[in-house]
Amino acid sequence: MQELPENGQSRRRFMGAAALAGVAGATGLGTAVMSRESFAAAAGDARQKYMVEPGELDEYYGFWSGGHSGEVRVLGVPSMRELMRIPVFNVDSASGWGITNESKDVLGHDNTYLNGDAHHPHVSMTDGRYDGKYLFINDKANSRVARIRLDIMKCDRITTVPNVQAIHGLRLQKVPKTNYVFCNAEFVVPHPNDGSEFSMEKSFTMFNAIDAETMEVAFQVIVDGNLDNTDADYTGKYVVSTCYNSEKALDLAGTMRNDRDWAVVFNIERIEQAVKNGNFKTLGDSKVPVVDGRHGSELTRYIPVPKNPHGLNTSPDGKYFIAAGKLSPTCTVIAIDRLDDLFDGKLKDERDVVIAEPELGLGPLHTTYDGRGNAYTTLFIDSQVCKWNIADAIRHYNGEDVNYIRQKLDVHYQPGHNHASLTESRDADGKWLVVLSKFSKDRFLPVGPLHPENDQLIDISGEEMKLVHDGPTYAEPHDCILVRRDQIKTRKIYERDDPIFASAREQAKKDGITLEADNKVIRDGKKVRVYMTSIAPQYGLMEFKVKQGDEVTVYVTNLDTIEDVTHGFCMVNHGVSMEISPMQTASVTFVADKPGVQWYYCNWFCHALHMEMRGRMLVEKA
Ligand code: K7E
Ligand code: CUA
Ligand code: CA
Repeated sequence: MQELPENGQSRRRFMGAAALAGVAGATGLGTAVMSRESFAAAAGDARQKYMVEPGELDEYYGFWSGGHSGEVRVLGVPSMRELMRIPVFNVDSASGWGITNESKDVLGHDNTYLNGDAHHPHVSMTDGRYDGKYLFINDKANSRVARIRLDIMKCDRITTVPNVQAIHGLRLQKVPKTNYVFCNAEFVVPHPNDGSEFSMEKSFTMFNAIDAETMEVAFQVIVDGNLDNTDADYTGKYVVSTCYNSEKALDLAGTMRNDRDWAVVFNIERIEQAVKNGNFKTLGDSKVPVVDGRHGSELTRYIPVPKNPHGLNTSPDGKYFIAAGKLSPTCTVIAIDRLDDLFDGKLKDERDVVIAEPELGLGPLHTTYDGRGNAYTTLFIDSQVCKWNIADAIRHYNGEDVNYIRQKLDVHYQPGHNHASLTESRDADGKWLVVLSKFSKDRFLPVGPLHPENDQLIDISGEEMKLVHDGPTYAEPHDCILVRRDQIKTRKIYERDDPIFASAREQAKKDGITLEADNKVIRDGKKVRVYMTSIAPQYGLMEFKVKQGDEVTVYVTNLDTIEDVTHGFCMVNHGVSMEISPMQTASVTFVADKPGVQWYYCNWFCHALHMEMRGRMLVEKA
C-alpha cells in the first residue's frame, strides 16, 4: 500500500532534494504562498466557470503534445475533456495510422520508425493570429517535423531534418504569416558523421527553417553551443533560441560550468539574403543550404543569459523575448526593439538588449502571458507558477523599489510548460492557464509505479490565479496550445478529391475503377487489388477470392454521407485494421499467407447491424 504524507507542504517537497541537486543559486523568496485551504475556498466561483454542462461545447480547442507516446491530443478547454487523438509519430490500431497505405505515404513505406517524441504543438498564423490551417509538431526522437491539417485533424506531412539529431524547440513565423517552421536541433554531431570523428569540439548543431507549405527544409544555420527552445517575433525579422550547453560539454557538471549561456538571435532577412547570394554550403547528400552563424557571423548575435536557459517566449505585445533561467532563479527580458541596433553594431555589448532580469524562484522553465502585461513562469523546483508584471520588473531593473511579483500559486507538481489562452498570438485574452505538471504523486488513485502527469487548469481572468481542475494525462505532454473555437473550421465529411487518398484514386484510375461505384477484384500478377464500397451496415463485397501468397490491397470507399458514420475494415488474424470515415477512401496492403476462409469485419460501430457488417476472403491453397 502506498502511504500518503499528511502534510501538504511535505507532499509538495518530497522530491525536492533530488530536484535541487546540482542547482546553483538556491535563494528563497519572501512572497506569500496560498495555503491549500484558502485556494480551495477562492476557487469556488472559478469552478462554476470551468463547468461545461453535458451537451454544451467548450470555448477553446486545446492541442496537447503527446510526448514519447508520439501522438497529439485534442482537448476541450475549460472542461479539459479529451475530444480526439491524432496519431502522428506512433502506430494507432483504431485509425490504422502506421498500417494503411495512406498513412505510410506520410510516414514512409519502409516503416523505419514506430516511435516518436512530440514536444511542441503550434498552430499556423496569419498576421500574428491563429489561422486554424495547420498544426506543426516536432519529433525529438527521430529528428522530424510533422504537419497536421486542422480541417480533418489528420497528419498530412512529415519531414526528416537532415544533418542533425533531435529536433526539439519548434515555433512558427507569426508575421506576415507562417511561411517558415523554425526548429532547433539539440545535440551536436560531427560533419560528416561517418565514424571518422567523435570529438565534441569538432561537433556542431543547427537552427532549421522548414517551408510550411512544401515542408522542404529551406535553410540550416550552424551555431556555437547547442540549441533548446525558440520563438519568433511579430515583425518576421527575428527568431531567438536558448542554448544551455555553451560549454559544449559532454558531462553534466561541464554543462553547468558557465554562469551564462546564450540566447541566440537569428536575423531571418540576413539569412535569406545570404542564401540568395549563394553564401552557403551543403552537407553530405542533402541539398539544403547551410549558412554559418557561429560567433563573428552577421547572421546571428549571442546574448549571454543565465544559466542553462530553457523556455523562450515572445510576449503577445511583440515587445519582449523572455528566456527562463532554469538553473538561475531569474528570467531574462530581451527588448526586441533593440535588436536592430545590436545587429547594426550600435550597442557596445550584447547584454545591452537585456532590460530586466527578475528573480522569480527556483527552476524557471517556461513563460506565458495574459495580454495585460503579466507573465506567468513555471518554477519546476518550487512547484509553483509565478505571476509577475513585466513593466514593474523593468522598473526594478532600472533601480526603482517596486515589487514585480504578483502571486505565486502552488501546482502539483513540478511544472514544465504552462500555456495561457491565445498567448502566442496578438489575441492573448488572459482567461485560462494550463499548467503541465510533470509529476502527479498523490493527486489521483494510484495506478502502480508509473504515474500519470497532471495538467492543471487555472483561472487567470481576475487579479488572483485560481486552480480549478486537475487533469491526469498519459506520457508525456510537454506543451499545449489553446485556440478559440471559432478559429478552427473542421469538415463534417471528406471531400472526394481530398489529397489524403490521392494515391488510391490514381491507382483506381489506372485499373479503370470508379471508387464510388465499383466492387471489383483486379489481378496484376501476384498482386491483387480489391475495390469495395461500404454503406452501413454492408460492404460492397460479401466475399472475394485470392491465392495463397498474393499481396492483397483492399480499398474501401465509405459512401455514407451522414456525419459520424465511420466504418472500419479489420481482416482477422492479419494485423489489418483501419478507419474509413464518411466519403473517405482508405487502403491497406497485406499478404494472404493463410489458405482457407478469412473473415473481415467492420470495427467502428456504425449501425444496429454493425456486428453483421462482415465478409469473407477465400484463399486458395498455393
Ligand atoms: Cu520544457 Cu521539450 Cu518544451 Cu519539455 S521542453 S518541459
Ligand atoms: Cu460499419 Cu461498423
Ligand atoms: Ca551551460
